[in-house]
Amino acid sequence: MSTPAFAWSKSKAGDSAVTREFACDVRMGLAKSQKELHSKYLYDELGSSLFEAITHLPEYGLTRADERLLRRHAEDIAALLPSRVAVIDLGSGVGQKTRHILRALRGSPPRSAATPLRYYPIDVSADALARCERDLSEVAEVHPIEQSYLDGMACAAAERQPGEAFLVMFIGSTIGNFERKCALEFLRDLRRSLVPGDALLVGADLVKEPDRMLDAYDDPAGVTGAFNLNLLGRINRELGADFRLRQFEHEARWNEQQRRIEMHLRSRVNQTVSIPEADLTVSFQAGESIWTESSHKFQIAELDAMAELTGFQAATRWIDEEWPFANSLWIVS
Ligand code: AVI
Repeated sequence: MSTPAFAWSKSKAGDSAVTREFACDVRMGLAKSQKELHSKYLYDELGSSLFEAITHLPEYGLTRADERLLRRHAEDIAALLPSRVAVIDLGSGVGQKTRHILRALRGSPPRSAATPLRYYPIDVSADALARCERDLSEVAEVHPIEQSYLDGMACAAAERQPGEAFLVMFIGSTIGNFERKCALEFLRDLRRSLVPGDALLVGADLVKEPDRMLDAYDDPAGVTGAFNLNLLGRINRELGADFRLRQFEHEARWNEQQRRIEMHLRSRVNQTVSIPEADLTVSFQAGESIWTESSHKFQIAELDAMAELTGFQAATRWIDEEWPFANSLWIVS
């Protein structure tokens, strides 16, 4: 499973600068007329475990579709890449899905000890990187980088060997959690670390029937609801707040115009919450919501246009039929 690069990190929890930044973001987000909290804060230790559970839900087909595509088409992907290639995995988590690609690359042509396949998993979770290194060192030479996406990318780029091309993996539809404009900015920034001949493999969840998408983000077992509500629990634990979680309910909305699922936490009653570490007392009207995440869904033509707008050339794509999801290979021209 690929975890977002902002997933929980032991070394960072309890760090006072990190807590101050969290408090500041909470204060700013809850002061807006549409109250909001950044989705990166969903992933503390408990949130990361709940997200892992989401990936196993029958209603949430996204992760399985991504995994199926990578497993089935790993050889096809490898065949389209230069023979000397290093793999960079943005938000690798434990690197489980990338294993298929590494295996295929290792075999074509067979690597000798003199030219090992180099793999740079980038993640902010030290625990995930340690597992990744342990599990994948039999298939590649693993160089873990505990950083955010772009800082990690810069570190990997500094290690590029002469004549080596990069395959950058940005799978799991993490791109969907960016606002569309920010996604383009991010891809342009990423492109600046790359050179012609490099490739980017982007995973993106496609638009499908609204009811199917809504079920995926509001599952009957309530796991996604727990994932969302845990954000208030995290504010209680880390910022000393007194949110009563039962006074809020999880809500998933399909925004047709923006083509995205929005997660909200809706106040069931009129209430006031105090958040001492953020120096804040905040009131909620019954029915008022906090917007906690957007998961944008894409059309194929839009993905091709995004490639062109950000300095890539869309080469090939593979689409899962069971759960419409695309893995696209973009080449740096
Ligand atoms: C990490 N990301 C791609 C997930 C998504 O589908 O947007 C996060 C998630 N939120 C609720 N369920 C899953």
